[in-house]
Amino acid sequence: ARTHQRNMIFFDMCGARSDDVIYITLPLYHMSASLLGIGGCIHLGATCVLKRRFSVNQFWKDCVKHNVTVVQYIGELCRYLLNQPMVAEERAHCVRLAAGSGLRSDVWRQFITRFGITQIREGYGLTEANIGFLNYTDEVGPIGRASCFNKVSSKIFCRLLRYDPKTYEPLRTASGRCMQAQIGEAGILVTPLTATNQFLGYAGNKVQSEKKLIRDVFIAGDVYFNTGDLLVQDHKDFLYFRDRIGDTFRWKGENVSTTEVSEVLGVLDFIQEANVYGVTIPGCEGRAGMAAIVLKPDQRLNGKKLYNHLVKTLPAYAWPWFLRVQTSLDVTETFKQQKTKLVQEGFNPDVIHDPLYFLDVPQKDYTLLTIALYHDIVSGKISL
Ligand SMILES: *[C@@H]1O[C@H](CO)[C@@H](O)[C@H](O)[C@H]1NC(C)=O
Ligand SMILES: *[C@@H]1O[C@H](CO)[C@@H](O)[C@H](O)[C@H]1NC(C)=O
Ligand SMILES: CC(=O)N[C@H]1CO[C@H](CO)[C@@H](O)[C@@H]1O
Repeated sequence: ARTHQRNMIFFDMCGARSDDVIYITLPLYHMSASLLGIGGCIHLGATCVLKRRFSVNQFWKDCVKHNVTVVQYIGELCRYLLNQPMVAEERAHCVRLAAGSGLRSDVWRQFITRFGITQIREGYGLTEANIGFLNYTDEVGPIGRASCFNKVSSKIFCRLLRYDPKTYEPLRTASGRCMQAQIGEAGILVTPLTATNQFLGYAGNKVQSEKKLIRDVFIAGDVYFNTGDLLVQDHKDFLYFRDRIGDTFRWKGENVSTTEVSEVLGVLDFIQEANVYGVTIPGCEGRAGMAAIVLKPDQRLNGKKLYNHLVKTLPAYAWPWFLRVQTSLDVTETFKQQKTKLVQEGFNPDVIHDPLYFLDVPQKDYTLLTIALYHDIVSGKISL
């Protein structure tokens, strides 16, 4: 019940009032929408405008139509909005406050300037892990002060752990214990599981749930929940959102930004949408790039054109080695979760039913990834 209470005061703490009209476009099974959003509206007694499905084209039109004054966001949503061509409604609305999480400083600035929103309240909340931060300042960037939100409601601590940039696993000392990230150094946000701070797990998915837990962190037998978010703490205890694990990956000793590669792919006339991530290959360090793409209606994959485009726009280490052609990406409905599932599914044509392609550099083209080809890659016969 404590979790619910804390989530329900989210909008209240952000400065929303009972006469506000709050627009919620996040799917209801998304925790932050259902608990923070709806719970927050009920708590305030505010009007809640629920959208069945986030629509980037309808967003500002809906805000104008329903006299929306507060919008709830997650980082991706803001990025989608900024990537759209200008519409008159984006400046004609009366939205004064945007509350949510996952907004990076660069997006934050553009969002305020372009859409004329005066207040952004960036919070950080993970309902399943029982933690949250919130900052009230208008300073661009910080998402909260370490443990401030926690102190108000209960004694829960969180830690930033040093991690291996290749695997995103916490680094361990010789005696097997994790280490806290230093001031200014990005760390994985984790929160301890205790009797009062329990993680209920994802319904019916034991493997997935176990992956979220880190054991023997500071002492033998302790258990922490891994939020999958990379944060930086500064010397004043402010926390900054740096990255979501999966937003970048390392290949050939370089960092690849999945957003950057997705944008490059999205420019091609036959690609409607792209979702880029890294997959592990036995015997290879880091992750090789892979892109799930959706083709535009009546368009075919043009591997040669794609190859030529990559050569012109991206360094070789960032090229996607694998393509997975899907009929829909569903990124607007499941946001972050989708990438995790794709990463786990990898590039095995025995398991994946979508057509898979492999970058054939000598041919300057993408070729169908057959089971034989897959085995040659996995066994190292073909090296990337
Ligand atoms: C929005 O505000 C205008 C002007 O105050 C009002 O006429 C209109 O009925 C309102 N629309 C809704 C959906 O409440
Ligand atoms: C890549 O990212 C890691 C972890 O964020 C960082 O330590 C490293 O300096 C980066 N390397 C490059 C080449 O940008
Ligand atoms: C709630 C909270 O910790 N708010 C802090 C946000 O950041 C400013 C500094 O920019 C602090 O003064 C607030 O106390």
